[in-house]
Amino acid sequence: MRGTAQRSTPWWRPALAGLAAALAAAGAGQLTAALVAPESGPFEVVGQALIDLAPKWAKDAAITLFGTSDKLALLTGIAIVLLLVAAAAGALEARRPPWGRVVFGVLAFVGAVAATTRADSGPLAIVPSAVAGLVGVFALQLIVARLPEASAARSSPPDPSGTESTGPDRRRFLAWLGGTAAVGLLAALGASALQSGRHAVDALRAAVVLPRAAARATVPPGAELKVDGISPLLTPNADFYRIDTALRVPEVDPATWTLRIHGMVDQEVMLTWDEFLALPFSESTTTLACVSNEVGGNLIGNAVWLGTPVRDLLKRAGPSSDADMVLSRSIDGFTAGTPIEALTDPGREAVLAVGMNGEPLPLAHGFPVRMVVPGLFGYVSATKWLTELEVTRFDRVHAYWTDRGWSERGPVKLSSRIDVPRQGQQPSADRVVLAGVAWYQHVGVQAVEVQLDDGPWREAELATAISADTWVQWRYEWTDASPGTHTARVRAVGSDGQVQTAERRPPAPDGSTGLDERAFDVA
Ligand SMILES: Nc1nc2c(c(=O)[nH]1)N[C@H]1C(S)=C(S)[C@@H](COP(=O)(O)O)O[C@H]1N2
Ligand SMILES: [Mo]
Repeated sequence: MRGTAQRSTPWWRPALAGLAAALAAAGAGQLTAALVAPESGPFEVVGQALIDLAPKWAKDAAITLFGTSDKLALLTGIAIVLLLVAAAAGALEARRPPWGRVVFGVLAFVGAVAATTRADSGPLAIVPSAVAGLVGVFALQLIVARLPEASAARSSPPDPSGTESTGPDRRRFLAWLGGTAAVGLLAALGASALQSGRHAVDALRAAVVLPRAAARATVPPGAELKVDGISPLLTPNADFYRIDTALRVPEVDPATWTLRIHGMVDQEVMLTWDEFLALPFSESTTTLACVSNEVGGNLIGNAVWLGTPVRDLLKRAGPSSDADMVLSRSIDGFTAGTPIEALTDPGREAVLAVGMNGEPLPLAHGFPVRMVVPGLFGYVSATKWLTELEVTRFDRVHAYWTDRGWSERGPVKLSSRIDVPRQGQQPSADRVVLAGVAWYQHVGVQAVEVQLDDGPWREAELATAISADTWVQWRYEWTDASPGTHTARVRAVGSDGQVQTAERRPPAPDGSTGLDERAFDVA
């Protein structure tokens, strides 16, 4: 009897069958995606769905634990869970067919559903998951049918010497197992070669000729302090932090890109890429910060943006006086809700940017167009891969993060950071230099103070700020340090007189507070 024969199979054989079938399925799914629907790879869509469905605490924990590697951690986690489930499905299929195959089918179904929920999914979105499911089910059936005992039970009388299978049966099983796994791996390799061989959007970005800036950004004398290890005044693009919900960076072809301004407006405005580039552009330097930044964290950067004012575009559309929010939408469905007065204020350089530090926006930073608003955290203002501005009201729609426990409004908080001495650096007593950056975008920083070993607060040297919209470097030279371990603390004073609070609060719901401190040994 089949069941009895298979119960004698060592458990790991059907588990391996499950793993091999999963490899074949995953490889087939990724390869199909690479060929017909690059945005709908089964891994990516499930990962993306998990990102969008995850409760706030899970996301906060992911960013805290893995920082900007959170996406790699997620994909690794999915792969591990998938392999465990596949092994279990293999074991199940050997004992209770067809339930192992049913598990594979359910996994594929989950992938297909996840694929259809993406804002940027095409008509073929479910095809990669469907192919993965079919291949997985088929491969599992084929390999499990070749489990040594199973075939022994079917084709010949039971081996009188015991339960061990005969050599040819085992070899045939191993051949199927290895062959299936190898085919899966090859398909996966092919898929990744195809994906990386597709440099279409890189080429499109390289071909962009940025519009001329009517006004160039400048750095005033005295804005840069010469301290080894201090954050550079302008953050190079390659070092600029990246935070977004996009597992796969959206690839937007400027030729098909449009910007639509609609909602509570007198007239809808629709612009093509060429029409957009014909608008007036200027450079402005603005420091962008993430609400998830912990005290002392690095989710902040300063760049020169080449942009066109949002207020002029809004004026063209004629926003209703009842509107109090602009919902900006990304091609991948992400949305941010920005108070309309921050966008219409002639005194605030809220822009739609095409350039970052002299280059077209890098793909990960929103190519071809993103919004940048001085003084507001990224999650309520800095929409990347921007396609739409909807003039609306806070009491009518919720933006992406507002539905996930973050505050509706997100003004940047007065804050400061110690860059130097770096962690583990050991300054010598004759020259202890402390240095870092402080920011209070759109209000400005008037002073930075340093506290050493719980002593009095002492005023640090403050560099010239580029503007109130950018961070400012500070430096303090400690001339009478004694050898041994010391602790330094920093706080900023805003141009509005506010003193940075020492009260420790976590990033949620509207940004961390507390003072950065650094322990260091003086030699
Ligand atoms: N499309 C899109 N735009 C987005 C986000 C996103 O998840 N999707 N995240 C926002 C958040 S939370 C921040 S802090 C900034 C980060 O911009 P950067 O990655 O260029 O530093 O982008 C904002 N724009
Ligand atoms: Mo953010």
